[in-house]
Amino acid sequence: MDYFFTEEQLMIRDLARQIAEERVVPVRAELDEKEEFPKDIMKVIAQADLFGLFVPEQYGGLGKGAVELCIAVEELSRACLGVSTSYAANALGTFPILLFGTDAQKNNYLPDIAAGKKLVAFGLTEANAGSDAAGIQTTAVKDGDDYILNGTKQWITNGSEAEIYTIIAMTDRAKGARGASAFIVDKGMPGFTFGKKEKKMGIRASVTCELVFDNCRVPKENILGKEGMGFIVAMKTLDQSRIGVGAQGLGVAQGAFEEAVKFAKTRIQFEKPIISFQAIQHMIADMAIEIEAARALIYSVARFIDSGAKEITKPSAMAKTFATDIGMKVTTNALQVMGGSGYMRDYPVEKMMRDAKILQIYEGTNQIQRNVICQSLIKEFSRMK
Ligand code: COS
Repeated sequence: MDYFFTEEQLMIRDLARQIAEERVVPVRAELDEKEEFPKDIMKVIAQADLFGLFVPEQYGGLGKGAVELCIAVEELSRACLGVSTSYAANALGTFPILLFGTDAQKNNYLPDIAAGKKLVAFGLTEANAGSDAAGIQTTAVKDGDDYILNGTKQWITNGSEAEIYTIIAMTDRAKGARGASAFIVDKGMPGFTFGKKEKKMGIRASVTCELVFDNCRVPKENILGKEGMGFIVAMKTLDQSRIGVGAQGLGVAQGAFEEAVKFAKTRIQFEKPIISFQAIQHMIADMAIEIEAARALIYSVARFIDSGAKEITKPSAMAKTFATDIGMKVTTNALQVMGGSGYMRDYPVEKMMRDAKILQIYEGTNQIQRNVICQSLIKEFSRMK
């Protein structure tokens, strides 16, 4: 299939693929084993200008959009989801600034983000606020020219490695979702420290930790949008970023599929390569169909987002759900094709399958995505009456 990428998009794909194959594949097992953040690979990605892909040119970026971001994420994910998560979480953390930042905030933060000098993290989730994003308990209380933040954010990707944090906190708890506000918090601000570093099943090259705010004073200039807009900042950010999670599902599926085909061509049983058996052929054909369908959906939704369309909530959730369910299914079936070998750490597919699971969970579980999709459908149908 040809997705009619431009010359520039093909260059981005080749560059990301080269980094994935030359820098990520050789070390992915070790990074996973040691649960080590890929600092050196992040530097290579920065040198290749890939952190600036989606940042406007006036702030030092390449001024590209969702298509280019998905291309880079797909290629990195084909090699290692831990690495691609560290990269893609940076986009998640940056979207609040891109979408709601003032000129001053953009001038202050985006050039370093685009250059890859500073990583970004997004802080929404808490111990009691996962799917129920409006249930956050971290507070931000106005005090003169500052806000004082108190609370703990949980499971934050790039936590402790990032220099810049976009944080959702309650400025008026009584108002529920409408009482949340979004802030930019810099690493090193007094009262901001890091808590527990998580030990995970997969994506172990990506760091996940708590952010602890203990009377952390944040200047009022660091609020994103207006007071009370925090929930909308979070939702619109997730609308933009979920397509990237879909691209991760697509990439890991492609990576696992290639391993399974390679294996099936050389593994001899009953005196024949197992790819000559119809049971295996049908599994491989199904994987190929599923990957192509996921790719078609990802890039058509990415183009829709880049067209400037306003209503992206539903397509973005659809692409995330479909492609990450495919990511889980294909990695599971690729491992099945490889049998006992697939289950061993000698091959990368057991890691791919462990890694893929998170995609159905983070940035909104696939059950929440289905709620979001159906809520949009209900609205569309009521408009049709
Ligand atoms: N864009 C703009 N506005 C949105 C929106 C979106 N995508 N989604 C919701 N809103 C608005 C609603 O229109 C509503 O506005 P009003 O108060 O003016 O009516 C407000 O936000 C509250 O929306 P809603 O009532 O739907 O909120 P709920 O508390 O029911 O929660 C879900 C909605 C479940 C969809 C939300 O909490 C969610 O996305 N949860 C998953 C969070 C997540 O992805 N967590 C992962 C961690 S971040 S890596």
